[in-house]
Amino acid sequence: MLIINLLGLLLIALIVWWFWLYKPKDTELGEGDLLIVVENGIYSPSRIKLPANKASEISFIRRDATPCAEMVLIPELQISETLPLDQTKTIQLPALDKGHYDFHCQMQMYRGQLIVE
Ligand SMILES: [Cu+2]
Repeated sequence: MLIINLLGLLLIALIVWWFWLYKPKDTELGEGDLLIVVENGIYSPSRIKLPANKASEISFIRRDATPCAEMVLIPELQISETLPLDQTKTIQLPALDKGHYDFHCQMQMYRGQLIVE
């Protein structure tokens, strides 16, 4: 019984960490291609800085075969794309106003953010 309680607490702590405390570093979109790897429940990198008012593109490669990882959505931009397994998928982004734009999979397990400034 005690073990089960401890496991429960551990699970709660993990969930809290995962959703509220875990803050990945920002990655700036440089001159070269930016490739976002979709694996093990995280986009890496997951926080991507983009210049404002300039069209750009981001690429994803999905290494996670679960259906959860299959789609990437950017709701504010009405973008919804299917990511083929183990293949690079490039998404064109229009020129964007300054702000933060979330992107995530359908169930929002995978989550990331575009930081436009
Ligand atoms: Cu998902």
